[in-house]
Amino acid sequence: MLVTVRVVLVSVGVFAIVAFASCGETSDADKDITGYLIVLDEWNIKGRGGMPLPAVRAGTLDITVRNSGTTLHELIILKTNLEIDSLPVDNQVVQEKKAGEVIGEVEAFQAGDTERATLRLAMGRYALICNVPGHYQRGMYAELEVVP
Ligand SMILES: [Cu+2]
Repeated sequence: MLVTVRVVLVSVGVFAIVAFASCGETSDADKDITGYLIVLDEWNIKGRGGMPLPAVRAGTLDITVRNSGTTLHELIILKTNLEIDSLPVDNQVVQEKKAGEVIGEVEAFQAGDTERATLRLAMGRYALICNVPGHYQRGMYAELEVVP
């Protein structure tokens, strides 16, 4: 099921073509996915084939987010200068405004579903987190590096 998600646009000067490397194994379920794949499960955020998320170029990035787990997950894209594994948490939830700037979000969606979103990414470092209560602390975070 595809739904439109709210994406906060960050203005960038250059709209570069996004290039990404894929060097992991591709499962049968992944092979029909085009674009930049982000896989959520218990309790990880990974790229194609279970690999770490590849760096991307600044500009527009179309992401496909798959929930390969067995429960609800979501994806928050945060621009942050903090360490990805020590973002401020209160009551089992990352304090997004304290942690940085939310530049995109795919709201919680069902296991087995796939969602899409378009991000505009300036150069820098981003934290991708699942902010369903308790999930960040179980390890649902990953770093995304955006290069010129
Ligand atoms: Cu989650």
